[in-house]
Amino acid sequence: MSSEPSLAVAQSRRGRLRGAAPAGLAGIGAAALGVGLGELAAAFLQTTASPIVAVGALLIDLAPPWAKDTAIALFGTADKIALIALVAVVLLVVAAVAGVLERARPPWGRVLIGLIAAIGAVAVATRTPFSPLDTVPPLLAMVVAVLTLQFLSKTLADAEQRARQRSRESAVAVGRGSAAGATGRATGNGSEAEGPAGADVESAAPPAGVDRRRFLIYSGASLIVGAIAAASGAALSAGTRAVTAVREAIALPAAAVKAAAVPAGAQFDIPGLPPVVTPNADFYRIDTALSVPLVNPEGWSLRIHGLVDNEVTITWDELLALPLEESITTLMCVSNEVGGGLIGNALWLGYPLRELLKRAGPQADADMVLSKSADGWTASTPIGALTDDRNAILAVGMNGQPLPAEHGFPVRMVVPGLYGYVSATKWVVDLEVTRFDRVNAYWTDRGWSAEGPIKIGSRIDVPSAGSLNAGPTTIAGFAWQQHTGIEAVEVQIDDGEWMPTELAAPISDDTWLQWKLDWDAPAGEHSVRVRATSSDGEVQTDARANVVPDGATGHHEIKVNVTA
Ligand SMILES: Nc1nc2c(c(=O)[nH]1)N[C@H]1C(S)=C(S)[C@@H](COP(=O)(O)O)O[C@H]1N2
Ligand SMILES: [Mo]
Repeated sequence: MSSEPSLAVAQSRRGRLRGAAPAGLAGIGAAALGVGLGELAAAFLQTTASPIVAVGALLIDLAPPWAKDTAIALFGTADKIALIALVAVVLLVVAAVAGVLERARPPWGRVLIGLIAAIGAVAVATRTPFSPLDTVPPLLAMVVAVLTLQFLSKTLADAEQRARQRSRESAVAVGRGSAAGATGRATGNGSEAEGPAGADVESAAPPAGVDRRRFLIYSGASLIVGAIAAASGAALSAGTRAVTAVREAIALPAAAVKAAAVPAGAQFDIPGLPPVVTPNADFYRIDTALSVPLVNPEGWSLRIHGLVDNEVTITWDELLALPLEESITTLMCVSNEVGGGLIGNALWLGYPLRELLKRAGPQADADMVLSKSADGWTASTPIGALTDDRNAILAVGMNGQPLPAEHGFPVRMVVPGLYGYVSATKWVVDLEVTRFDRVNAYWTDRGWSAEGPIKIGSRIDVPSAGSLNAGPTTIAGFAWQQHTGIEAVEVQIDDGEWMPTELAAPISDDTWLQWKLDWDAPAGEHSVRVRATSSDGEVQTDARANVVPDGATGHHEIKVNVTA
């Protein structure tokens, strides 16, 4: 009898040792899932660097020169891959340690994992260019890894507890000798804690092996899902890099028809007033794409079909070989609030859609063209806007560059006078000539109007709302009534008369224009309001309308506090 307690101690010691391996596995599984999802998120968000690469880059920055030299000597041009591999291996070891630590001294394992993820976040934050979005992947990795470690450790602890309980029961059963047989619950030996091989056939409760198996399945699944996520992330960012490289190598052909030069008087020199032609980097971006669609121009083609006499397909090379035309056109989002920034103006290079549609020969009963992007988004454009003499184009260039990826590379539509959601399809691959009564576009199914002509509008850009010193100042902004043109812009201060403003030289009827008014600002609280009148006499209404279903209306008004 005296040997029994020491046997139990020996068993629990062995159990603790064996427990280290599964606890390490829990740590590795948790880290793999966290890092994998973090890498995938980084690829999706197209942040400057994946957390792992950022840690590697930080190490390069921090490493003393001799270490860099040794690494280059050892690995040559593969030094970067070697570094990433090193980061990954160190991460796995630390993760295993965290798992063991979590089992022995919770919550220190989770704290360790959290610390490692924090290093990733810091590493990402040291990269340039850095945007706050870049911290999402490491933070996601942290949350996932910590929660997974907590879950796996709990599963493991439950399994171990069950096994200990069982071995206690069997120790008692052994102690009772033959009496155990009578209870019908004895097991052959005390080995259930040892794993699936334990002779637990006679047990009424679920065998301990089930708990352990469950733990192994969960941690294995974390590891595999994490590895798949990391691999997909790597493949996705490799795809991004490939398309970026293709884009950077493109030299667009010169325009057969150049845009008229922007008149010198189109741009007022007023601090705080944005340029009349919007640089690509400042151009607003709106789309439903979680990750920018990757479209390689070499594989790109556009198919024109539906209610047409001849189906037409055009490839990238064929499109570039056509006489391309330049045009400056303002693009605006239907979701732009009064005074908002979802509007921009660019120099586009492209081929007239009316020419392509002429080739296809639309049938008389067609009244709409449904354009579709590579990611399945659709827009419904009245066919008239694509066949009349306006500059509705299949664009390949924006401000002298190939389209930026987020603005539709390699090919998008630009149609003067229509909101983007019914006309400006980015990454366009398909035009179906059809009818409004046959098919709905993406936003039409979500409460927006089927047709979306841009409404007349105006905006105050300076002074920005807030405080101002009394005395002479300039009020300035933009106005637009695309495809018609602007006749006048007026400003009203408080309850005064509407005052005419000075208009900058218009680039064309399809672009916005700048306006300004000199004002001797008296001290006090003032409201400043603006309204535009179009070339055909339409005065911008002061009736407020929401952006849904077809664009906001109302006068833009700012409050300024003028101090003496
Ligand atoms: N493929 C695709 N094209 C799209 C969209 C989209 O979600 N997917 N959004 C449209 C909308 S609502 C607008 S306002 C314009 C914005 O173009 P930009 O992002 O180049 O400014 O793109 C249009 N083209
Ligand atoms: Mo939009």
